[in-house]
Amino acid sequence: MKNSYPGFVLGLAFWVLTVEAGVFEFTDEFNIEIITHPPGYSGQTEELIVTVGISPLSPHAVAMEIPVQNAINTWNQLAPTIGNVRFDEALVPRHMFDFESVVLHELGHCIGLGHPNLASESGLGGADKDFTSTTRGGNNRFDLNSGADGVIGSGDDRRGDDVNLHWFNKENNNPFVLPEIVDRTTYSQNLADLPVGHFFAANADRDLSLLLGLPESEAVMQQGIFPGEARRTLVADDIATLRIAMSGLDGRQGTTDDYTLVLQYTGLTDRADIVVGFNDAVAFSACRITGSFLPHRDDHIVIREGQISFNPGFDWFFNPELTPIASGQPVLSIWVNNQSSSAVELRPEDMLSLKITLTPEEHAGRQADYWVKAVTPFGDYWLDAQLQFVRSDTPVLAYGGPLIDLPVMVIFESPASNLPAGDYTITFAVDGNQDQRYDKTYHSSVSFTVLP
Ligand SMILES: [Ca+2]
Ligand SMILES: [Ca+2]
Ligand SMILES: [Ca+2]
Ligand SMILES: [Ca+2]
Repeated sequence: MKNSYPGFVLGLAFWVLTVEAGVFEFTDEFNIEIITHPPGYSGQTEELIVTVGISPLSPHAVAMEIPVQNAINTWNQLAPTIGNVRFDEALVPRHMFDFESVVLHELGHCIGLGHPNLASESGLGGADKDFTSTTRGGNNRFDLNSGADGVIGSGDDRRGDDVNLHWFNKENNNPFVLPEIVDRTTYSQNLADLPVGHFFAANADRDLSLLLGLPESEAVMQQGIFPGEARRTLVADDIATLRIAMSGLDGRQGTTDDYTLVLQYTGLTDRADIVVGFNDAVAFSACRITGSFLPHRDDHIVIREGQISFNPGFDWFFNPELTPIASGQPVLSIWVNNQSSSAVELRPEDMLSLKITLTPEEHAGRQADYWVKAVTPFGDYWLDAQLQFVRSDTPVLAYGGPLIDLPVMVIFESPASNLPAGDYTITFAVDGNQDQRYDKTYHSSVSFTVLP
């Protein structure tokens, strides 16, 4: 049974209290290697359909429909993203909590995922909650040392006798990277499997993403959200945990006992495996779950039912727009100083860095034109083949060639003082063809202001 309790400051949320949650629900001192499966799992080998309904008599029942469907689609797609932490008034008003982001998190609990960080169930306060999920170990207290980099939750943390509960990527201990094979051969909880030079399992915290030079990213299952924050897409770590469960009882991907999870929206009804509603039973939000062991298995638990509750006393924002399901289209983004919001202001003493990312999806390898256009107070500039911005009133091609995976690429870095004051808009565009004409088939833009 899960309960929630109030936090100490406005803004840190997702309070879900239970036995210590690890990456999987129900893990604790005595059940470190527990794998928790979504409702209905009985060791089957194909699609596991889990229904999700909205309590028809709940406040906001109709307003919940679109964001709940978006969150369902996000879990069904299992697409890893970076830069998923966004503060943008156009997405979520500054003083409101984003219902879609929180229901995405709570759905994760209802299908078996715990917090990758120590979270509020540790009883710790402040940033200490962001250390990687562990038990207290033999000395019965958390040993919290953020190591030489000073970043909590990174691979150089020293955690004394605390016992790690977090499944990490054995090759790189990087929770923002998803390998091709995700199962118990490529992921481990055993610190002896860490890469050379690492001391502890890193978790997908936003401070770690910045340390790694990525646009601000954080696991959806990481506890804590701010007003005005949208975190509506998954990172590699969220997906990896679920895929370890989906590799089945043998813990190997690609064998006959693998299964896939399909969440299915069933509308305004209380008759579903997971039911979402507003009531006063929780301080902020929570998924109450019950679970039981698979017959004859002491290391696999199945959730029996999930009840997601939201406290109506907060200022909730309900995304009114159904997100189109990505149909294998290329996804690209551009970032200024790791932010995508339109309100970035740079003082002369600031550094300016522009980064682009590209995921070609099913279009990988197709021929394309790549463009980067900068609209500046002193005319239009284009990134050329030497990766220099050149002044031109007609498009200048940056690259013509196949669509490739660009996890993160820095295209410009300079002190802001090198740029004249004023407003700038940078657009990264990729065409569905390679004809050296500016078609802008797929594009993303970011704006910023250089202050005098
Ligand atoms: Ca550290
Ligand atoms: Ca300890
Ligand atoms: Ca398997
Ligand atoms: Ca073209």
